[in-house]
Amino acid sequence: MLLSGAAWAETVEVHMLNRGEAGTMVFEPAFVQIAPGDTVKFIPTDKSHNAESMDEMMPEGAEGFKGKINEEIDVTFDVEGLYGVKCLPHFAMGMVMTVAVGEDVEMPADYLEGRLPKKAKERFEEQLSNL
Ligand SMILES: [Cu+2]
Repeated sequence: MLLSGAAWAETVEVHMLNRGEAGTMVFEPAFVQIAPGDTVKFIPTDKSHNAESMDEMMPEGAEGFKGKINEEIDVTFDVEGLYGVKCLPHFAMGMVMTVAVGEDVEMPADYLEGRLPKKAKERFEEQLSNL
């Protein structure tokens, strides 16, 4: 079954890097805003990274995902809202990114209340300033 939006769906590429413009151990870009039904392609441009969703930082009803280390994965985001994505090996070093799905995305009040490494929280705050 093809959904009505499928014909317009886009794919955005995100690279996982040891060093990027914003520092070391980064997703680049670290903030993407897409429409429901769009796909993010997580590319392990450098080795030893993965991309996985964070249970406490995604909209209700959304399905989580977890890429393996060095695995390129395509994730289609159908549910509107905010998603935190982390690289597990470098989470403590702040290797996180934000995917905003939809046009008028607001940050839930408790979005950053979970246990986050300091560097990860700082980067999330910076990313969320794009909303
Ligand atoms: Cu990493």
